[in-house]
Order: sequence, then structure tokens, then C-alpha cells
Amino acid sequence: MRSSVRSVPPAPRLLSTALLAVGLLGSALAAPLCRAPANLIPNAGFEGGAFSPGGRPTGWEFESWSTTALGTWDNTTAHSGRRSVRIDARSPDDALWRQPVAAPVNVPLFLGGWIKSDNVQRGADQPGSPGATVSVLGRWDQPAPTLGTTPWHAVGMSFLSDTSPLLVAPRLGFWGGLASGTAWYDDLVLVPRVADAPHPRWKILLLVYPQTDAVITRPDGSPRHVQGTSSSAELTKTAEQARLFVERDIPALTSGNMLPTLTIRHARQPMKTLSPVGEGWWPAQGDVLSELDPAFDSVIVVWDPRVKDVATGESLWIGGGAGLTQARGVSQTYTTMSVEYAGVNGHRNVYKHEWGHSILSYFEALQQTPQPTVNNHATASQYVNCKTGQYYVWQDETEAQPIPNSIYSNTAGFTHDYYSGTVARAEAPQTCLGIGPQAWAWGGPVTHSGSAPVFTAAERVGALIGQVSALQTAGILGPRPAQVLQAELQAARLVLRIPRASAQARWPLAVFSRHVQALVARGQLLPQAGTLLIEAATAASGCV
Ligand SMILES: [Ca+2]
Repeated sequence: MRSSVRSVPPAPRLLSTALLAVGLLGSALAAPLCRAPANLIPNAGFEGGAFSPGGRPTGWEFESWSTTALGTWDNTTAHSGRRSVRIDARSPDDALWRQPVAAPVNVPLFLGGWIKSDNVQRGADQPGSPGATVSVLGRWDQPAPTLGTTPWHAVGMSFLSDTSPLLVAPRLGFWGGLASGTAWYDDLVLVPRVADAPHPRWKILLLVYPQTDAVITRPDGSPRHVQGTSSSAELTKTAEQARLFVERDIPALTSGNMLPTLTIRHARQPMKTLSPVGEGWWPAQGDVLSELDPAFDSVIVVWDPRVKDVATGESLWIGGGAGLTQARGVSQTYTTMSVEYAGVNGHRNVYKHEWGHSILSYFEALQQTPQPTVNNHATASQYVNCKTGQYYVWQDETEAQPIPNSIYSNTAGFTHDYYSGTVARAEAPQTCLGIGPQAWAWGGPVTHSGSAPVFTAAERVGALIGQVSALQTAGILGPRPAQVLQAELQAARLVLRIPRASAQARWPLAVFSRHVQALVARGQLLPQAGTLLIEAATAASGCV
């Protein structure tokens, strides 16, 4: 089995210590999908079956590892309809409802559902317990944990499987992760993910820890209490540079294929624990768990490794590198950066390099990029552009001194080409590798067709309006042409609201596509970005 995520224990495959060296336009869509793919789980809302207290919804079986938990078909609580299933475990257990479900193999799938919980607790010595969860028996994948008392909320996860049927299991506890309490489950969904246009936009969280206040352990085993604080000028610069990275660099580096959004948060507490790495420390996911938010495709943690020993006053740098990124399969990507490399250093090369690791490993796990996966710890003679055969200028650049075709240039060069799917190994110079439009069309670990579907004509036009505005923010499209394109899309949106006239929406969409073509012809829009907009407009038109 090619496992996409191994969650116990996530052996930290650290990808990098940001070593700073001091045809393409194929269609992602054959025919547009105009409504969500059918849910593969029969009786996913637990409504079907002849109800009786102590009965079972059609298709579902209950089991309790300890045999002490109770599984109840509940007709008093539901997310939708009138019924749900409930699990009560007075003592820590791995208890579940299960149903075998036929599913396609070796394609990305999304399993989601709604959970409500009452006093769900991890068992003693079960720190990895997901609490209440949805799972596939025989797999380690887990969505974000549900613990304590919570209202109905959505959970979900992506995975690839090479077997069918799958034993879909709403569950309280896990192998080696027992849990107690009460949880309800309703409206499960299992759907194949699909490539779509416009491309789903990633949500990126910049999680800043202005303060470090941690006890680290020296090699001799003795503890050391250290403290450090970033200046407000550094934090301001970090926020500014992160915004430029997400809203300008990523759209440029991906040739308009990915237009992510950024949220910046400051942690509510200092960085209190760190994990050893090499000769230093870093904030592993376990160290920032209380601030991690499963709603984001990517998390970038910025922290301060410049500290003082509280006891001796000695100044120390305790980091493990400029940045560290962990391979996380098809789950939310995770990158950390030292604050000195996040803004005040005059370039965004560490962002480009580290986030580059995370997207390369994500798409490798998703199996949607050509093999072999690009290694971004490369050397000058290793890669070329797959269209021109040209080698790259292997030099770092700064904002003040950009170098054309260099490693971190936004418009051409190694990083640009692997973010855009136009890089090749020097020994096979015409085989394009990296992350091209076909890959970006699958979306991110969290935001994709399964969790955030955009299928109807109206939804597609709405998404296109967002894309045009993001292209403008990125500086890829000027304000005046953006205004013209938005007017066409708004016209299409208005017409789509009139039931008997909705077919007329094809006209403004056709005009939109012609305008896009004209902008590309006049050099006012990147050809790749133009192709994507036309593809998305054509899909919207096809769904009218
Ligand atoms: Ca229901």
C-alpha cells in the first residue's frame, strides 16, 4: 500500500535547513463537472432502516474494542434529517460504526462528516488520540482531533487507497489512541477529488510567535530556561514580506496557477516547548498544537531562536536552520522559519525555498506530478528549463538586486520553473517536471473539490471573480483590464440569477474570454494565466 500519511509517530522527515547558496497549457478538464460527484457511502445520514431503540441503520455495524462502549442509533439528535449514530464510552476505548464502501483505487479521495461531542477525553498515556473522528479501518489517516464538548462541526481528510471496498468508520478512539466520552456522527461523505478550473485557492496561515519562553534540554540532560522576543519592527517586516510572498510571489512563480490567500495570526502564548533537531531545536507540530488550525492548507510558523539563558544571561541561537519543512503526505503542509529570515533580510528566498519543499512533497503524495519529483536542494548543473533547455543562473538575489533567470527570480529561473511545471533534469531536458497546471487544478490539502466544491455555473463565475481580483493583487493584471473583466463576469452572474434567461450568460462569458485573449495578445496578461481564465470561463459556460 502506498500510504499517503502515517500519523504515528510522524517520524520527522525534515526536508531542509534552507541552505542559501551564499505544452504546458494542457487542459485540466475534459468536460466540466456541473454538480458534485455522488457520495459513495450509502445511508450516509443514518436515516435509512426501520427505526427501533437498539436497532441499527441499514448497512452499518457497531463494534467496541473493549466491548464496553455503546453504539446507539439516535432519533433525538441529528445534523440533518432526524437521526444520527452515537457512541458512548465510559472508559477509554476504540469504538466504531462501520460499513464497507466500494471506492475507486489510486485516486485522491475525500472522507468527511459532521461530529458533535460531549466530554470526549483522550485515554491516559494516549496523547495521539484523535478523540472522535472519521476513519478508514486499516489506515492511519486522521482528520484534526475532536476533543471535549463541541457543537456539530465538519471534519475531513484526503487519502489515496489501493484497495476497495473501504471500511468507512465514524469512530471514538483509534489504535493506540483510545478515547472516552460521547460523540454523534451524521452526514458522512466519501467522494473522489477532481481537478477543476478555476483552480482551488490555497489558504495559508502565517502563525507568528513573537516570544520564546521555553525550557530546552542540553546534551548532558540538564534543563535550560531560555527567553527571547522579536522586535515590533521585525514583526511588521515579517507580516509585510509574508504578504508579498503569498499574494505576489506565489502567483508569479506558479505562472498564475495558484492564487493563495493569507491569514496572519500571532500566537496567544509564547513558544513554550521546542523539539530537538540536529544540534538545535525547532517548533515541531506538537509544540504548536494549540494554535494549529485545520482550516488552512499550509501553515508557516515564524519563531525567535535568538534567546538568553535566564539563569546565566548568556546569548544563544538555538535554531535548527533558517527554515525547516516536514513532509506531511496529503495533509496540511507545515513549514517553520526563524524570524531573522522571515522579513528583515531583504529577500523572500527562504519562503520560496521552504514552501517549495512542502508543495513538492504534497503533490508527490497526491501522485499528480510527473516523476521524479524535483529536488530543490539542487546544483547548478542538475536542472534546465524544459522548453528552452537553458541552464539557470545559480545565484541568490535580493529585492534590491534581482538577477534574471536566477534561483529565486519570480519570472524565470529554477524556483519559478518547478512551481510552474517547466523544469527538467539536464539528462532528460525535454521532460517537464515540477508542479504544472494539471497538478494545481487538484487544489490543496484542505481546499479542494471534495471540501470546497465549485461546480455550478454560478459558483464557477463567483470563483472567477475572485481569481481576477487575485491576479490584480498579484500585479499580473492591471486595474483597468481587471475592471473590464469583472464587469463581464458580473453581467454573467446577474443573468444566471434569472431562471428563464440563464442560458444568456454564455454571451458575457464569451466576451470575457475574447477580452482575455486580447489582453494576452497585447502582452497585458501572462499567457498561462490567460489560458486558465479562458478554461474556467469555458467550464462555467458548459455548466449553464
Ligand atoms: Ca441524519
